[in-house]
Parts: sequence; C-alpha cells; structure tokens
Amino acid sequence: MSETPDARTALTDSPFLRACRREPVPHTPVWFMRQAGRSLPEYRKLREGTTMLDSCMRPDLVTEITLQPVRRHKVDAAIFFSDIVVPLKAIGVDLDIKPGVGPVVERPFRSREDLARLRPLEPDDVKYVTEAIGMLTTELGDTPLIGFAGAPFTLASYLVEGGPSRNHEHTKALMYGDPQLWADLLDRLADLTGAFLRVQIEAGASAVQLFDSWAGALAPADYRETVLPASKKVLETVAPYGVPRIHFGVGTGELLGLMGEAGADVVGADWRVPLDEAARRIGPGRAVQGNLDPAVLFAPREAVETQTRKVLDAAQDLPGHIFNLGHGVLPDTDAEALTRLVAYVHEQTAR
Ligand code: 1CP
Repeated sequence: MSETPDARTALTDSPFLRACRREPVPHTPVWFMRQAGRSLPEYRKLREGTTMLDSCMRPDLVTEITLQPVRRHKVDAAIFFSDIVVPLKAIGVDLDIKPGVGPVVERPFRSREDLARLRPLEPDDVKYVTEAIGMLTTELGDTPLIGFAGAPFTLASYLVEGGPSRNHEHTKALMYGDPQLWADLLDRLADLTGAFLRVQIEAGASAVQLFDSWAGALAPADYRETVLPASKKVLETVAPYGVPRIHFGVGTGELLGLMGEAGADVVGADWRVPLDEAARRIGPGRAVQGNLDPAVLFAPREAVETQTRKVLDAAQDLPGHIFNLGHGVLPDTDAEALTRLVAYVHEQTAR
C-alpha cells in the first residue's frame, strides 16, 4: 500500500505532515502524546501478563497498540509504541520499567567509568523496532507514523538519578560538579538518540519527536551551555532525511527561544504559555504543537470545548499548528473525551 506512488503522495499530503511544513491544511491535525496505551481499555487487556519492556520488543504487540488510538480516536498521526529508555536497554544498560513508577536503573551513572557502559547503538540491537515499523507503515497507509526518542538531558536524568526524580539533584550535581564528564555523557547520549531516530526513519517513520520532558527543570543559561549542544547534535543527525523533527519539553516557557535555536521544524509547548506567545518566543520558520492542559479532559464536555477553543484561537494566525495536549494523556482520562476532542478540533477548523 504505502509503496505505491499514490499512497506515498497521500501520506506526504496528509494534514499532519503539511502542518509540520507550515503548509495550508484542510483541518488542524491532532494527535496526543501518550495516546498509545494508558487510558485505553483495549490496551490494558492486550498488555496483561507482559511487562512494558517485553511489550516494546514484540513487533505484533507494538503494531496493535500503536494502531489502537488511530482506529478509536481518528487522530491524524500515530506515535510508535515504545519508551525513551528502550535504546539504553538495547545497548545493555541494566534497567527496568516498574509499573506505576517508570524507568529504574539498577546502578546509577555517577563516574567517568560509567561512560564505558554506553556503547554505540547498532541497527541490529533494535531489529524489533525496524520490524514493527515495517508492519505499521503498511497498516497505516496515508496516516503518518511518528518515531521518537528521549533527548540527552531527560535520558541523563534517569541514568544519573536511577529513576524518576522531582528535583534532579544528582543530575545537577554532576552537571555543576564535573562539567567535562557531563558534556561527555550528553554527547554519548546524543549519539545514541541520533542512532535510534535514524533506525526509525530508515524503517519508515514519517516524522520524529525528541522528548526532552524534564528540560524545564533547567535555567536558560545552563540549558544553553550544557544541554542545547547535545540536542542540536541529535536534530542535525537526522536533518538530512528531510522528515519533520519535533522538539518538546514540559515547563519550557523560558526555554522556547533556545529550543527554536536547537533547530527542530516543530516546537511543542506545554499549557503554561499561550501558543501565539509560544510561537513568538520560538521564533520564525517553525511550526508549533500543543497545548491543551491534559487535566482539562477531566472537566465536563462544555468546559473542554471552551478551553480547546482558546487554544485554537491563540493558534489561528499561525502557519503550522498541530493540536496536541501540553503533555501526555493522563492515565485516568476518559477515552471517549479524547475521541470527542479530535472530532471537535476537526470540525472547528474545517476549511
Ligand atoms: O503513546 C505514546 O506516546 C507512545 C508510547 C510512549 C512514549 C512516547 C511511552 C509508553 N513512553 C513514551 C515516552 C516517555 N517515557 C517519556 C517522554 C514523554 C513524557 O514526558 O510523558 C518519558 C519521560 C518516559 C519515561 C517513562 N516511562 C515514564 C515516566 C516516569 C516519570 O519520570 O514520571 C513512565 C511511567 C514510563 C513507562 C511507560 N512508557 C510508556 C507506557 C505506556 C508506560 C507505562 C507502562 C507501565 O505502567 O508498565
């Protein structure tokens, strides 16, 4: 299907990819971070008895879980079902994803010797990713598939803290205490992330998103000096493929200008900054993605529509808006509220 010239044109011309390129669209495209999994009962059923990491390594499960929200919600793009720590696991880092917790690293990274535990990623390390994406692009036809990876800072936080962290204190202690080791660690992670995104694009992903979920914990000067170069390197690594590159973080209001400088085609914003102001901070030539507060979906339908309308109004003069939440779908979100939201955005923006 996706191999025929017509199917390829339909994919290239899909509202999501057109919006990434800041071209006119028939309606504002919608997808949700964390749309695969979490709130869907059919996901929970499928995952029963299989751990998160094992699920990520099973192309049949990955394909089905990735397709579930596309079928149910009619979103304009699929996001590959995986996790930001999968490439770390693939190169032999001893980690697990604990239910209700998140990624946990057995022996946290704290010293120069630990760098040796980060060898380069080869495509053969993640054959299951290539296989799943091959199956998915056939099934998806003209619906784009978004590949993704964790940005160097966010990955470093899990490695150095050993798990989810509110304050990132060990990570920052390393950043301030041993700037050279910190730079070497982020550079190594930039290579890993770049290699993981390359695998996904070569297998057929139509776009990629770099998740720097925890970058908002940084002051702009520290971000510029010690984190931006690594994220920029990742984005440059995949630039030659010509697929749109999305860059996203949470609490990044003060960092949006620097994230624009890092070179992505699309910058995602959380709900704390209205999109017109976010676009101004990001700078010219980039599309924007966002930014309904995921908690809004717990409010009654009319309130969801009012808040959605505000997002659409703030974005109405921007060439290139991809509607999304300001962060991932919360686990207890009513799946039907998401389906209604997609229909509402499509209807409100039909041109
Ligand atoms: O639907 C999709 O978006 C695809 C699947 C996906 C994605 C894009 C998963 C599945 N994880 C991710 C990315 C990811 N993983 C991010 C970046 C996005 C974000 O900020 O939400 C981050 C920070 C992680 C790390 C992670 N993995 C966490 C967060 C922990 C913390 O620090 O607060 C958690 C809970 C996981 C496990 C995980 N990943 C994905 C799922 C469905 C789950 C839950 C699995 C389980 O409960 O066993």
